[in-house]
Amino acid sequence: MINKIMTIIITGGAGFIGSNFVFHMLKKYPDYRIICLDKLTYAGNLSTLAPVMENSNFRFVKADICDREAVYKLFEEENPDIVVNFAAESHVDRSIEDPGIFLQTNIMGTATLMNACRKYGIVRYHQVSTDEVYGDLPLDRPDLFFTEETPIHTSSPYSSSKAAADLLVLAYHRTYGLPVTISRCSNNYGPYHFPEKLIPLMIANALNDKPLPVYGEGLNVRDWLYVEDHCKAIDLIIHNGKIGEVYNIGGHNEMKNIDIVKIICKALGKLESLITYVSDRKGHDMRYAIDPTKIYNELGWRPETMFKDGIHKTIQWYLDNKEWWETIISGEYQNYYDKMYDI
Ligand code: NAD
Ligand code: TDX
Repeated sequence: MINKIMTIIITGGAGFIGSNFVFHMLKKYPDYRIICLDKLTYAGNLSTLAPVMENSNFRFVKADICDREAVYKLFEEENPDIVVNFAAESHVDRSIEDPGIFLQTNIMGTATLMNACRKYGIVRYHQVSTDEVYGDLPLDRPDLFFTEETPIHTSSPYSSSKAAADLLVLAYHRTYGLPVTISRCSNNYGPYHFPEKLIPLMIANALNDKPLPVYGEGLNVRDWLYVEDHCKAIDLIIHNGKIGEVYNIGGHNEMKNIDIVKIICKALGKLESLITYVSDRKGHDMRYAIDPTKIYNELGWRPETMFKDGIHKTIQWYLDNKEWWETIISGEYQNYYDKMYDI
């Protein structure tokens, strides 16, 4: 178990889950030094980190995880104990449009970080992965779940790039003895979720009385987890998880897309007539469902936020923080939206 004062590099900490993790760690471990390394792509937002910028135990560094020189320089300056890699291109639809940057960031970036870890020495490299590496499950087999033993079987360029990174992480452990762990989580929701993803997109569109674009028939199932619960799981893994192991994270909270959209309409007092069925995503995974038995048995983790509470907290956050997402959707993101959604 690791329990001394730590220096931790959190990559991708200006994005959705990474920023929530930065807040969680600074609050829970006020003695730790937390360094956020982020390229600030379209998905990274420095204003998200404004509440912690003045914290003397926090440092923000704008850099690309693929930039060997910048990464090595940071390791020399900070001598980190732990690296938690959230940095990634994370949107499936963008990976279908243009896979190249996904291969670069998600695979080569991971390799660059691990090469730095090998050169300078660390006690833990943690890779934040996804349940999408397991592919999908059929809708008519509710008895099936992804376990850590489920074979990798990817569908999209995004999930393939994440799976490639996972294999590389395990190879660095076996070949070089790098002390690694991997977590594979289901769909997250909560504050600071970029409005290209299902839940924040539907909240923002509903508030603006715009059509709510549901792919196909809206029957695809995702296993939703409140982002804070994901952060707590990663905290447990980096401190107490076994080196070389993979941990699945999920809350047994499967929902059909269409039901999520209807919940959002109801909570915001909007008519379901805003729902607009659009062309399906290419290669669209039907169902994700995580079996979290291992992380519960080994580390005692279980989700704390029920979906009915988490979704209302999330909707309230988007109502209270309109400036955050309105700034995003009024900028470059609008071009992406116009290109992807013909409605
Ligand atoms: P996000 O897109 O909101 O944030 C990604 C962050 O990484 C951004 O701040 C971006 O600027 C940064 N980044 C991108 N490329 C970079 C580069 N080359 N160098 C440095 N920084 C770079 O993503 P998210 O939803 O917060 O996901 C974080 C991680 O969790 C990803 O690895 C993703 O695969 C994984 N994950 C996400 C979910 C989910 O539901 N969102 C579920 C499971 C796993
Ligand atoms: O406009 C939309 N309409 C729609 O019906 C969008 C953006 C999505 N969808 C559907 C597609 C999916 O079935 O909603 C579901 C969720 O879509 P996303 O929010 O894009 O998430 P998903 O593709 O499931 O991937 C997410 O979870 C796993 C994250 O984006 C990944 O980074 C993570 O690894």
